[in-house]
Amino acid sequence: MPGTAGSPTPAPPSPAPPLLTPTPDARAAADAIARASGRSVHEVTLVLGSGWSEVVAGLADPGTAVTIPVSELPGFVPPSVAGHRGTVTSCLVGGVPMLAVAGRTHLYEGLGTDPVVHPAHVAAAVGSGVLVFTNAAGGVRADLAVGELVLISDHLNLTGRSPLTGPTFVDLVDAYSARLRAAAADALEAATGSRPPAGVYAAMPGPQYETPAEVRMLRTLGADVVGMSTVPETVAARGLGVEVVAVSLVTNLAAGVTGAPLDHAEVLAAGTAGAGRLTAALRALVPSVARA
Ligand code: 8IG
Repeated sequence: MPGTAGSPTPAPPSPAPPLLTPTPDARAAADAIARASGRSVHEVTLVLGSGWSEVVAGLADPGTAVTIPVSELPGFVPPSVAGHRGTVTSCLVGGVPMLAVAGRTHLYEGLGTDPVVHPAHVAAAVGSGVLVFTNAAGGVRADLAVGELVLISDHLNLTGRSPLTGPTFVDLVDAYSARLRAAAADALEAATGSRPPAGVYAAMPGPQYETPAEVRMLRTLGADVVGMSTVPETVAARGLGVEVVAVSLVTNLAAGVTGAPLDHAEVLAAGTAGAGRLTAALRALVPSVARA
């Protein structure tokens, strides 16, 4: 019998403490968010990528959304890229308190990794156990089509950068939680009618798109989709002890897959065209990963 005299039960192994703690700016932002929203904990933080910011309006349970411009919160850099909004919204989604960050900072803005990973630090500071990243990406694997959702199963960090310094040897074996990915796949299948494929996301520094030779290289390396975000944030999130789910919307076929030139307007149009479907997808996904 556990706990009976003579057979002492060893204490259950406690998880190792996170290697990182949220920055002071992230803690200050979390305090401001709690004051503005009246919510002291947000179980899930959702970071919206290019083409995804339209979904915020339809995501919240009616009457629950409080939106704050990032200009009023420490640590955020107001977005410079079309299609990124610059707001933080506290709301309930299927009853789950969630913080949505619309407007991320990218490595190619040249501001270093701190503003890029700030949303991950804020997620930890608002008490989120799960971070959901969304992004727009180019399809590298030949069988992916524009408009498809891909659940990221792993990544290739080809940015040449890390948000970490010092002996912070963050484990990335399960960077994209297999347990949460299974829950997310079920939710997305129920919401959209098709089960999303899993894929490896290659992060490039950008801002230029790839050459056809680089896309062939990425395919050889095992990439399924390619983009310019999500990887530094995921590394930071794992260091902070927050679990990660990441979903790519394929908005273009990467250079050389079709031979057609790429442009940013095409990327935004693909996101806007699918806004209703993306909203339904996230309304299903958020509560399911919160409870998985
Ligand atoms: I949307 O084809 C989107 N983001 N690097 N390559 C890279 N980033 C992207 C692409 C792409 N499409």
